Amino acid sequence: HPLVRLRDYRAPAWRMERVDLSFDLDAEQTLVEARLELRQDPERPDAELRLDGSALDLLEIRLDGRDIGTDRYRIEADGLVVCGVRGSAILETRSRIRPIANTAMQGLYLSGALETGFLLSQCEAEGFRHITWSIDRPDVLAPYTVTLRADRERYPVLLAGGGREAAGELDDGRHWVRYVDPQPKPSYLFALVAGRLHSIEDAYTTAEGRRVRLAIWAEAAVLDRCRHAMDCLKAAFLWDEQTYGRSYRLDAFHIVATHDFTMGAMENTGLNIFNSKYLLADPLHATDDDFRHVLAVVGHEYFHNWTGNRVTCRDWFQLSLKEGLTVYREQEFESDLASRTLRRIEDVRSLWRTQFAEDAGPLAHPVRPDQYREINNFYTTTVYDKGAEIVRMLATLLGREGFRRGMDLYFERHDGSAVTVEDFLAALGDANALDLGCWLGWYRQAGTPVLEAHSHYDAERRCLELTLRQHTAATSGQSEKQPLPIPVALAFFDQRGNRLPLQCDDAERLRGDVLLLEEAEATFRFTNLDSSPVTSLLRGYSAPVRLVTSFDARGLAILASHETDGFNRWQAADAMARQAFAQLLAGERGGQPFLEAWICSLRASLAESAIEPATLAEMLTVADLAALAEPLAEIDPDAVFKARLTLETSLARALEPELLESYAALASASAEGTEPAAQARRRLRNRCLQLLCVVDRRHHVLAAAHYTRASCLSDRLGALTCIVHSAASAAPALLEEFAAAYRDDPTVMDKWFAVQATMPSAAALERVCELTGHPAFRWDNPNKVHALLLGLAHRNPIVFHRLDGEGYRFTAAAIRKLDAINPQVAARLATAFGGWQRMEPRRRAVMREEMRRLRTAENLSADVADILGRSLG
Ligand code: B3K
Ligand code: ZN
Repeated sequence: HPLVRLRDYRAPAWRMERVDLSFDLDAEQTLVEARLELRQDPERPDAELRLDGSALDLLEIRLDGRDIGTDRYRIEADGLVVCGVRGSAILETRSRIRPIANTAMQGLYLSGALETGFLLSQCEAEGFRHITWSIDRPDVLAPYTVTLRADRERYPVLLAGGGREAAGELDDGRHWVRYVDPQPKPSYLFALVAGRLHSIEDAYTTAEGRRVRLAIWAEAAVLDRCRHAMDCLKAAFLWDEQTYGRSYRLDAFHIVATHDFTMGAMENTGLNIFNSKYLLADPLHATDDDFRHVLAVVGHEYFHNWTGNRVTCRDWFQLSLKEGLTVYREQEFESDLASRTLRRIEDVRSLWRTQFAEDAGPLAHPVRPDQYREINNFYTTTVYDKGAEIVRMLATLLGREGFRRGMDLYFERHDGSAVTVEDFLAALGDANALDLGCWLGWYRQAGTPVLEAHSHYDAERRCLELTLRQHTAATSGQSEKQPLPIPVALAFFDQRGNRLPLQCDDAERLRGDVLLLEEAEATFRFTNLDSSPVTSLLRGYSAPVRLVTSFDARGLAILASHETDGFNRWQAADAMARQAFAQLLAGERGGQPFLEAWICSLRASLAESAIEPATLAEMLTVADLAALAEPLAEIDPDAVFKARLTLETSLARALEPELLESYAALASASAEGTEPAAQARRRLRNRCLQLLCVVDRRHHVLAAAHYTRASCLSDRLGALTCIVHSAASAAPALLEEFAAAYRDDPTVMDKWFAVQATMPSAAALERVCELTGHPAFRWDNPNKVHALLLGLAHRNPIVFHRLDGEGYRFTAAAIRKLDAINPQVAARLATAFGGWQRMEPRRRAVMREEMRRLRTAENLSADVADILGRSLG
């Protein structure tokens, strides 16, 4: 694949002004007629008319109503060039595609079995070119008319984006439906669905007075599990109106659930398509986390309606313009409706373990990449999650009202157009009379900034000098780094945990409780402090930086008990655990102040009645292996595992009575509902159980009872995980029982696979290998592959990094096999090798060798080739 560069961007020479499509749908072969009204940019009269299309069987082609011969056009590997066309043209094509053969799930494909499944499409980023010839780029927007024809018996439901305009019967049992989407959209937002689906319906009347019909479609058997998603959808409609003043402006909003989807969900205008794991939820078949994920993803896709669809991206380099912004909106939505602290802790945990690792390895790229070979490989945690952090920092900087003013201006200026990150920053800046130009650095520069903080207290002057210094290490292809604007939210506490006033000499630079560091280094003076305060930095995690400071156990203990910002309270506990971990890893003996302070704080927190149970549960959750390994210069996974185990066991052993007591006190949680407070209590109770199972096999009895008495999947799965992960003797029988109970529930079986893939024992590899032959496992189903193979490669470091190299060999073989089926999923799996440079030398060599070998495989997809190429450098 050729390299595409941001600096080579040119506006399209030809645009589509109208797109009319008709489909004769059938899983084995679908006929697609496209009628495109095309117009040339008058400034570029010599530009040839080139249409994107690949793997399409062209049956007919007409230009301005007349058939044209092969002398007038030529078909290339990924396109069609029509010669000698000027000004404007109407191009009609008829082509044939084979949905059933489309295992890559880009374009039109089949979900489920040939006789019973349904047809659906996925176009982002470049799937539309697998459906028909067109100008398939996000800055070409057109209204769409879509006519779907199919056998009525086999495909009773026919859906596309936009309003249903007409429908009728055809001969031989076929029927048709026509949809019109008048709002111009890019081709990546096109979608259709056809098959035997059932719906639950509802309605929402917008603040602008429009009555919108809401429908969620799924297979009959799981229809009841769509109710929660419907509630979330209505909540999302309302939230976007209340928070951003944005209403939905079409008459219908459809969501379809499928088990066969490469990603989480897709925001096609008027017809969202969801991976069922982010849509279906009832207490018996979904965990509490699933309930929150459904809320977040339903919100996310809905919010794309304004941030992504109505205002879209000029090119794929600007992907974070819609994704970072929409993740931020989704985070705030969940924070407002569920638990703000929990969502923040989860986001930051995942940023640290995944995004920081990406930023520190060969796959590092800016939030706005400046080049790509395969755009699908750039739907990354950097583009999504670091992108969201940038928006969060801007929101912090501008304040609630300023940010809202900026967003209003952004929508007002750009509704209906395809724009850039510069346009976004300009709107936010103009609305607040600020020049936000320097913020572009965050989009352009790869790598995680290190923020060093040093403070010095002057008792005589009753003041504290805080020196902040930033630097970013070189990343591949970017050696020079500039200082970035870093908002640092902070607070001071005294030794008893009371909040102290924040008075800065440089009042200009302190807004509320936020300091803005703009240069490489600055010193701030805080006055009126009677004693040396405990400083709480980056409250709420106000910037995505790696904080380096001299931690002291006493100060952290004060914050872990008294910080009023729930996130920083957790962060203090986490920092103590990490310090203790570092000492264990280094084999330091004797006086372990961090370990002791950590245990002490958690004991006190367990006894505290006011603490939010979800925050406490997170404080009791030791960072996972990947998160603990991430900051290390050289990683030995076995040593990391050992030190973590010692850390967790010490905690559990020391707090055993308190954990037992809390566990018992929360007994009623299992049967409580799914509202956030009940979820939080269950979370805490399951956390207590997990720690108890680590400390003593006696407590496996508790876990067994927990399993039997569970009245929801959260508890059942929590108990199963405890038992399987602590290798209790009951594990095999329980796994069988679970599989028998949920055999027909693909989303629950995914969890069953994942529990086994993440068993903390080298032998998990043999088990995973065996499970690839289990009747419920399917190589062509992304969810199964995620649960089992990505589960092992990305979430089970001691197995993936087995010293005998078997983890790597197994994964490499799986990548080869998957690549022939679904290159995008194979490429995701291949990123597991991305961290090779930071491993200890022996593993590093084996990983490199394995990647090199894989790279020579025949017919390697562009997706996997790109990941391997960049990883190897
Ligand atoms: N926009 C889609 C992701 C498409 C991924 C294409 N490889 C889902 C989302 O972020 O909302
Ligand atoms: Zn998105």
